Amino acid sequence: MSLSSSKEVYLKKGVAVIPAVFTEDECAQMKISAYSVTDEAITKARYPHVPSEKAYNKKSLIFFPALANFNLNNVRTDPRRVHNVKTCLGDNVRQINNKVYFREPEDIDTFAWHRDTIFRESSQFKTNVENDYLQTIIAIDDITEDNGAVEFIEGSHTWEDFETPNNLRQFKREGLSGTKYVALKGDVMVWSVKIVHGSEVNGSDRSRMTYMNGFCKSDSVLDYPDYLVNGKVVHEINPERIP
Ligand SMILES: O=C(O)CCC(=O)C(=O)O
Repeated sequence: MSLSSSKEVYLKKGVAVIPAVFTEDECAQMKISAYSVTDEAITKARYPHVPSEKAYNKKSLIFFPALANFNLNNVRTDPRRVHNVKTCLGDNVRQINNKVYFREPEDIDTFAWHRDTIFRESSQFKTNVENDYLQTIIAIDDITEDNGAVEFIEGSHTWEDFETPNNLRQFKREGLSGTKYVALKGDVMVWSVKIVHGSEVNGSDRSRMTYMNGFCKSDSVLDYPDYLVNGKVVHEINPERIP
């Protein structure tokens, strides 16, 4: 699927998969990098918040690992990423999030139905965040229906309202059902900040690691580090710009 047809699908359904953006070898390197980044290294690189989260008994998520890892930073600023972001958001863009989700079978992690608008502080983002924000993940492992695939309710980005969950880390079906989006390692998935999605526990014996990067048009957000300025990529994340 070409990038322009992925964009059409994204606009219509609120989510799209761009196949085979990164190679299997690159994914293997990303995985090694993700496991090598320590909380101490992220903190030392001046990330201003708690550098990781645990789900139940295990580290499940790391924040801004690109601050502390050369390879993950290179992937973030890779020309294939830049092309994808530019096609969707233009020449002036900020980096809003940068995370690795481990999603190992033993971590019992889940996500309730939610919209990513719940993470976008109203003090930072203008009301047009809905059109000007792009959420992306790189599948580092194959994503299958049984290993905690994110389930999206296609078209729900056009719904008027959706209630914020009480507990984000507890999936409850609540009568809703969507499509579990599968992908091969190296595929990129993009989704709207307004699409309703969630994920059940990884019930397989395989991990389902993803590398998330979220971007917003610079004009639509107050702070956050620059990603593209006049079409040119900014290679270093400035941690002082992370609110
Ligand atoms: O990777 C997942 O399972 C869920 C991620 C997610 O829903 C999010 O970060 O908004």
